[in-house]
Amino acid sequence: PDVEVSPAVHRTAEDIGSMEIRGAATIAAAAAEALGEQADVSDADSPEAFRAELRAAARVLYDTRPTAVSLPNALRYVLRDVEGETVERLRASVRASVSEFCRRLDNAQTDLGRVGANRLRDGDTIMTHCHSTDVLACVETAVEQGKSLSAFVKETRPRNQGHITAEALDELGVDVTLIVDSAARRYLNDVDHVLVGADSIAADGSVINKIGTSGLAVNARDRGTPIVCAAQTIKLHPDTLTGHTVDIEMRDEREVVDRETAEGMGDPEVLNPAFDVTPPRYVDAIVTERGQFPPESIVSLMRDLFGEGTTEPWAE
Ligand code: RUB
Repeated sequence: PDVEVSPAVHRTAEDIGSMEIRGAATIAAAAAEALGEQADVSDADSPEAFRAELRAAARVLYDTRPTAVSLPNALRYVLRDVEGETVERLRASVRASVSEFCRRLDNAQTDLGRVGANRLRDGDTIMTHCHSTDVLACVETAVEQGKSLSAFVKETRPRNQGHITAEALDELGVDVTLIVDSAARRYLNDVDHVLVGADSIAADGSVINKIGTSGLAVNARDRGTPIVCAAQTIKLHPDTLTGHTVDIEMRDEREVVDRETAEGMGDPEVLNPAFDVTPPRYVDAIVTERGQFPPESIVSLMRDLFGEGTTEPWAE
């Protein structure tokens, strides 16, 4: 059936697809807010019609990017607690649910930051990949504790999210050195911790994060440099409890090379996976708002939080 999805939801979906809005936690917050906007502007004339609109809006948001599980987890959170016998009550309920979700997301990041900061000592050097607000929360807390830090920041081709990280770290007063991705191994000997975020964490403790994370982790292990993943529990992928795997997004080849230039190379196929999977044996710890976990034990936290299974309200 034709259900009206508000332009604001479509705009958010486009911004997530184009990566104007990006990073797992930021995507989650934007998706929740978009459901709130859908509720705000809805002129549904019955509770059923209102709920159908919300589901349709969730579907539009869900279809944007496949890898960060924070997106469906956010949609599920907001839709789960929506209650009311009238459209007005439902609207208020969605609003309350969105605020509660965003409040929890903020608090989780702050709490995670405190846990991660405990690992960092005054004078330490970190290495980062991509741009993770969960990683930055750890650094921010450490800096607030008076620790002085330096960072090697990988530029993170093809989208150069490292530039965002460099700016954010500089604002925190961290001494930043920007390097190309392939220089990471060369500088690992000078690094005390590799800090990465996650788009999803699988039940076996695998970390799904920006392409290049797995290679960095293998190199870090080879050099004996600890690698820590900072990931709020919204990054835990409940479907992996029942054997599903995490979809790795393939993005447009034009992020890598334009077709005209490629023609000059004999028209090769161009592959542009946005994420990869780092097996748990290469990860020293996963830092969450619930504390620090060895990757292999993350499954018990996942069962506590998602044990009853998941629903897909947007698929109804
Ligand atoms: C972003 C990325 C980040 C995680 C964690 O990829 O891989 O490391 O999303 O970010 P993209 P956060 O740029 O393709 O979205 O800690 O902010 O949730």
